[in-house]
Amino acid sequence: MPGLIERYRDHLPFAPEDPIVTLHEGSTPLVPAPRVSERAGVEVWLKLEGANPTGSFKDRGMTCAVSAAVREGADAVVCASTGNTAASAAAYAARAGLRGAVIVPEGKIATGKLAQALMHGARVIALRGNFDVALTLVRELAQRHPIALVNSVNEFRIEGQKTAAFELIDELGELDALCIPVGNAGNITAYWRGFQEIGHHPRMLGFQAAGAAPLVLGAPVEHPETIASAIRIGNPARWEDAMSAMTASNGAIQAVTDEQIIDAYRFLAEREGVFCEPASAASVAGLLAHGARGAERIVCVLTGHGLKDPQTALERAGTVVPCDPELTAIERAVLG
Ligand code: AN7
Repeated sequence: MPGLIERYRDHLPFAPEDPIVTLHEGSTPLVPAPRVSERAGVEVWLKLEGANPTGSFKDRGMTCAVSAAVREGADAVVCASTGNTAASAAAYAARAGLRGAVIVPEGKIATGKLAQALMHGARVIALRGNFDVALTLVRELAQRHPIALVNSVNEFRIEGQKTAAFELIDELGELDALCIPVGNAGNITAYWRGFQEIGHHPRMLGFQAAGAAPLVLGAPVEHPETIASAIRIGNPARWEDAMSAMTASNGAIQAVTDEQIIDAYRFLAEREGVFCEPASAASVAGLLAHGARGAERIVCVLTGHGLKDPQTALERAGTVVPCDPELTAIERAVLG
């Protein structure tokens, strides 16, 4: 498959002669989830966004944001990030030959994401403050300097990410509800825009971590906390857009506890063979905790790959079995 700008150019603000920065993102697997379906009592599909080139859905928005930055003549891109935006921005900046700078909350991003941003040669800045503080600062920075801001406040990010909705309809024809984790609320905004553009209106069921659930509480959270570090966000930039997607689609935005997130995270890995990161499992956790609201065919968006966060995985999984290099010991270890 080509990249998503080529695949969906009719729906995107790029002309054939525009420069395109792509890693052939999008066209990700949509797999049935028999065990989740059984538990939820409805037909559930998983959209594996971890299969994108840098391991998260951010690549959909980044191909558009970085292509637009090149078209505008920018020589650097910058973002605030809980990790995945940083990894994606760093990769696409490298691909485009632009400088990249990413601002992340110190000590609060998953190891894999940090490794990616560093490997791609971005300047990684660890801010002594959370994501919300980082985003405020970076918006100011981008106003003062000729640097392209590639957070989801950038319209091109939303444009790119809406293509996931097109893929779902291309493949399924119809769905009743979409379950999706919500952090800065760019992705729920993008899916809703995508569905609307092609005349579909599934319920948008967004889920926030209980310790970082401003949209559920109706007020910003000053000190957001959750094991799902990707969605540790207290004041989403796309607040209004997310609320209108929820209202217009007759959906809901609800909270899931860290315990429910980890339960779904492990269930997906152990019973469906699908390893996603904790934030992604919030979509399935939400469906299991809050139900489908009458929907029968549901897609849960698994936004990022499990390998992004090996530390959480190792803390939550079983242990390895030590073994002497002898047949009887191996027998005991394997069969015992
Ligand atoms: C795996 O990387 O905000 O509601 O800075 O990495 O569109 O923010 C990541 C967000 C869900 C929430 N799942 O999406 C960032 C960042 C994963 C994520 C979300 C994120 P939005």
